[in-house]
Amino acid sequence: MSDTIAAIVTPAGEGGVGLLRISGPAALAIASGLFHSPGSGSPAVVPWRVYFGEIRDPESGATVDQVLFTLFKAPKSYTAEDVVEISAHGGVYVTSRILDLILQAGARLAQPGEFTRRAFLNGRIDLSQAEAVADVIGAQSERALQASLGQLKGRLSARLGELYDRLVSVLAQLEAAIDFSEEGLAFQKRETSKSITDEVMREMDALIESYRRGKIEREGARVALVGKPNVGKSSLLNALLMEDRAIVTPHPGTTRDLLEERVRIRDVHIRIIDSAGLRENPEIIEEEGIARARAALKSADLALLVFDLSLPLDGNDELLLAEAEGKTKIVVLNKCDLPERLDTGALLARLGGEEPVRISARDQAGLEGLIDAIRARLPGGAGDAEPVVLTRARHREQLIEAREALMRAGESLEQGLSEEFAALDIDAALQCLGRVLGRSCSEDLLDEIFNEFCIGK
Ligand SMILES: Nc1nc2c(ncn2[C@@H]2O[C@H](COP(=O)(O)OP(=O)(O)OP(=O)(O)O)[C@@H](O)[C@H]2O)c(=O)[nH]1
Ligand SMILES: [Mg+2]
Repeated sequence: MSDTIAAIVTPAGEGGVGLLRISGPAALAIASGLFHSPGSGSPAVVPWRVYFGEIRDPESGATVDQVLFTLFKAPKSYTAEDVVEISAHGGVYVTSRILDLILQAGARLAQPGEFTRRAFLNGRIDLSQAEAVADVIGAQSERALQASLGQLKGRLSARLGELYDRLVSVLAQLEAAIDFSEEGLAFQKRETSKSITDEVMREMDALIESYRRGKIEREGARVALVGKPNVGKSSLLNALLMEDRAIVTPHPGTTRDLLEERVRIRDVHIRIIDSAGLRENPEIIEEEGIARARAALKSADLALLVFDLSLPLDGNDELLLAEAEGKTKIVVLNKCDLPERLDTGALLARLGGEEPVRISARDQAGLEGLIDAIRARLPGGAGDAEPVVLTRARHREQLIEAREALMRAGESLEQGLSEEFAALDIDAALQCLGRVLGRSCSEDLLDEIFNEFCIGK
């Protein structure tokens, strides 16, 4: 039997309302000892109904605040236990005074995340849903919010639960084969086991890949502006930000360090990085800046390769093309307001059909088209099939581990080794899925997850 916990749920500070939550077997007894409604004193509380009344100090009888009082009866509550919520005035003193009375009456102060931990332990939600609660609270954009809400509503759980069940059925087949090994039958079962395992692995791949998308949704895609000196990278940064953030001069080599800014473009929010111009044989003072530009290009989710339309292609442009080999990129042809001297045909031939975007950073022309192109290249744009997004590194690690185990299982089935080997590996994969869903996890893991939460959640 668990004890009764309480906390102020709203953030510390002044606000219109301060919410206190009490959860556990004694929640109602504790709260109704403090609550008095006008007229009837302590009413017989009907669950899920809001009562207006006063919190009084039981010792002195003094009124502490006027509040609203609601009982959520187990199991239909946040924690699946009896929960009382008291909406008081949102003041630092008044809420802590009420909390003190609740603690004096026998409740214990809740640990960070303890309400959600109880919801998990009581089976109302699984572990990935509990984690989604923290992610919804931490969401910084509409897309991050939607990804976390999907997870909270159990989309990831349903998907993994389904993979879990399929692997359980394979395991059952293998175990049956171990117990009753009749030649022909065993062979057929191996074939089906292998094909189900392969299928599950493919679906895991899609989920693992979705992590990149999830990360971008939470943190914003990293978009790097790269190009030789003086092509207008900093001017483009300023144009996208609509402010003079980066220094722009007619001298090549103006930008020396990385400059990163967040910008929201329609429904995408990106982190855009301006960098030093890439060039062959740089002076010593430029070298470090160029090394950083290369690193930015490497770690970017998307590279904007900027060329100067008013100049012919040169060795520095070639260098850029070589550096950006294999990156997701958009070719930006800047300075389209000037007479054209760039051999775009030759450039396009090098790029194998990538459609470049013409702009003038100076005149802010063509930016809409560029924004469309950015939007289309980022994950979550057109052509994204996997509806579930992995948002946590922990989930991704477990899936990668599960996938490796399935790979080994598939190999031993193929090589005709005893079913016992494959069974062991499939069991290992199930453990990994179980750790995401919280079906098999240690206290330490739970501590780690819930300690990240705030008190009151
Ligand atoms: N005509 C014209 N000039 C531009 C345009 N964009 C940038 N410039 C000019 O080109 C020069 C270089 O611009 P920057 O934005 O500093 O170029 P950068 O690529 O950041 O240069 P580095 O930091 O030296 O690598 C400045 O004189 C800008 O005013 C454009 O679209 N049209
Ligand atoms: Mg610059």
